[in-house]
Amino acid sequence: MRDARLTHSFPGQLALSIIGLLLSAALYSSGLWAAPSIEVQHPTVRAVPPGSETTAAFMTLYNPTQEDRVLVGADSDLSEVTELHHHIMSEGVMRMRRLTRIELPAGQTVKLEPGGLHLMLIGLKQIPAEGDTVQLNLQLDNGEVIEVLTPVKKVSTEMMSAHEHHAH
Ligand SMILES: [Cu+2]
Repeated sequence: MRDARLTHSFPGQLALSIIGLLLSAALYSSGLWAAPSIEVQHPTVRAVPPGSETTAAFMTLYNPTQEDRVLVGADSDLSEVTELHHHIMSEGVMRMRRLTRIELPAGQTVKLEPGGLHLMLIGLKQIPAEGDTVQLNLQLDNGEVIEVLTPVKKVSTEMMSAHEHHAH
């Protein structure tokens, strides 16, 4: 088990992480485990300026299997909390909304990208700078946890203002 999990400040999430790990172990030992059921492409954490308290992560998630999957949570070694977010237009203003799940239908590709779905990293333990690597752990509805070593990059800021509204 990694330190990032042990130092997680939310006991409930820690418990869920442990359950996830136990399920993973059970699946491994039962031989049911194959390759990760979701392929992660182009993962990126947005580089942010000093003093920032949040950043976002983007990626493309492809489900090559015949079974629908659901992304039900995430955590990272960079932030206290990692939430699933979406942007919605509300009364002409782009706002972020927290999601409890992101559907990953069989055979389909789901994009997490600026202005749309994203992972929100809240309570940064350090400022992610270009060239850094962040470990993201994606939790799926089948108990699987996908570890994604994610490079920090500058991301087009056209949607930055939407992030700054922070209407949760
Ligand atoms: Cu967000």
